[in-house]
Amino acid sequence: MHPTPSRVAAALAVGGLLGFAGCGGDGDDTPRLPQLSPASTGAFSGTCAALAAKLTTLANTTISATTDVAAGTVVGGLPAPAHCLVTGAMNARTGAVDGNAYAIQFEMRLPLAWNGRFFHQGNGGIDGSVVPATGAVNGGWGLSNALVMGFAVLSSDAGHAGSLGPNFGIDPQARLDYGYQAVGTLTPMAKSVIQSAYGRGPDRSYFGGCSNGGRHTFVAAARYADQYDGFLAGAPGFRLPLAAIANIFGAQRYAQVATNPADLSTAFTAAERTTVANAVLAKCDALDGATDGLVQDVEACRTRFSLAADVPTCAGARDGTCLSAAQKTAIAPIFSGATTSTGAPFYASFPYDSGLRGGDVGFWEFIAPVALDTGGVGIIWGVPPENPATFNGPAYALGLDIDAAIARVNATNATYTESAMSFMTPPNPTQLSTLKNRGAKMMVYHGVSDSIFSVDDTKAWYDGVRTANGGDASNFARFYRVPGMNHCSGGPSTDQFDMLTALVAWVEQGTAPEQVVASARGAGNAAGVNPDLPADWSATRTRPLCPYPKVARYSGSGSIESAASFSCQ
Ligand SMILES: [Ca+2]
Repeated sequence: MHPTPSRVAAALAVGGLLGFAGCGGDGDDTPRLPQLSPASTGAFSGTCAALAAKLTTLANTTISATTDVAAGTVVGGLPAPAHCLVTGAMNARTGAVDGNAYAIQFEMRLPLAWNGRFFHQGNGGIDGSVVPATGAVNGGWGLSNALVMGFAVLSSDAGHAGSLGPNFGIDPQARLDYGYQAVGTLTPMAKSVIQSAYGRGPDRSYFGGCSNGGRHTFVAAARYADQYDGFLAGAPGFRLPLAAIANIFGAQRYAQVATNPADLSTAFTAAERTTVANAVLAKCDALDGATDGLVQDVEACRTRFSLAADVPTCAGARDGTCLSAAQKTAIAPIFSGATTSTGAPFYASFPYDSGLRGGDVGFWEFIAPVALDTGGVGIIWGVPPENPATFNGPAYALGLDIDAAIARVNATNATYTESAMSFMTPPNPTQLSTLKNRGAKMMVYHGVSDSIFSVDDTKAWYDGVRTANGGDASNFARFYRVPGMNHCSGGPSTDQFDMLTALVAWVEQGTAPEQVVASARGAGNAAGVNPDLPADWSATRTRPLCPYPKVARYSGSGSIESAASFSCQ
């Protein structure tokens, strides 16, 4: 067991009096980081109805309702504890360019039995919706969430209505709110609401989300590290404009070999993706010591597997068991990494992995580039934005000049004074000294078979964080790859895990997460069955998720279905 640090010493450290000066007394000369004190429980003060009267002085904020929610009410798929639901909006205004109504709509769910903590939920996609504030941030969602655990949880639409679609990008302030300013605006308001509700502010504050929510988490870790103690980022699309352009680059490649130009999936069918996934497993599955349908040793596989050499080239017509030479030529650059017209990489490579046959790959590869990425690149991020009245997503994607698109997400003008790469991405993302030096912690997970945001981009980020910290960042930030997992969940993977509990233990008790045990969601799983699981897996298979660069390796004995038979090496 790890000793609980003295509350006094921890409080001094929080105040910065010990700061970086405390050194380990065990012969290790690594500077010891401050240990934050644990949160303590609290109770809702007064009634939910009476809370509204206490919130009338919040700056630039209108509270629309405070509503009692009974214990057991299903919120976000799980029975919630008894709580007070606060709904409201900040900074209501009329857009100067488009005349539309804008505000940062939010809700907070405040459990009557409070664990002393605040959780700021980063939402996915292009925001625009106040997703129920449950803090459902763990992989394989469904068994628990931050609200059930007793956190006071905030969710917002990040400053625009979903009914606008990507057209909110016409409004310069809505761009900035989506990028980072809504988070900065909401944070002190939320802490004030908690103060009013419980008689004290949060002891500890956490930020988390997956996909665009992971991006919000990365941005918050860079911009608002003084406001949060723990960060949990899943599949962080922290360079979202470039990821979207790379995805459009992919669509253009698929279009070269699609047999039906109106259906890009005909370029690389489900049967063909299964053929490639099986070829990856044939070369790489056993490298971790277990032939189990999971490639844990991602780096070894990178040099071992070759699309050109290890996937049969069709001798005749395509039949799903081979790729044509033209397909290999078209598809390989998508995985080796999208490039400009001069061959310069601008986003990231994608590893070949077993989850290429997984359920959401077809959506992200063939539908999202024309249906989603276009609106982002053309209207939310480009300077100047395209005209929404005449915008045609599919035509835009397939005709896009990649070099020009990259220039546009880096551009500014008199109306749009901050570029998308500035407002969407964390400034200097590997510079996390504020977070580190105050004792805050960061955990990041990413599916190896994520086909929209690349696990390799997150790996490159983490390598940069390591370099910026003398080669080892594991005392404040850890990165976990999830083999086989698609975007945020799914794929032939163990995608059900609880990193929030692990993060709290690290932040508040100093218990570093050496591994996180993850489960498959097989038949009977309470959170819903993952349809991508292979039939020969146990329904309850478990695996350790290992902090990079460690890899889960089979011990050589024990059940291949059990995490206990594997260790992080
Ligand atoms: Ca394996």
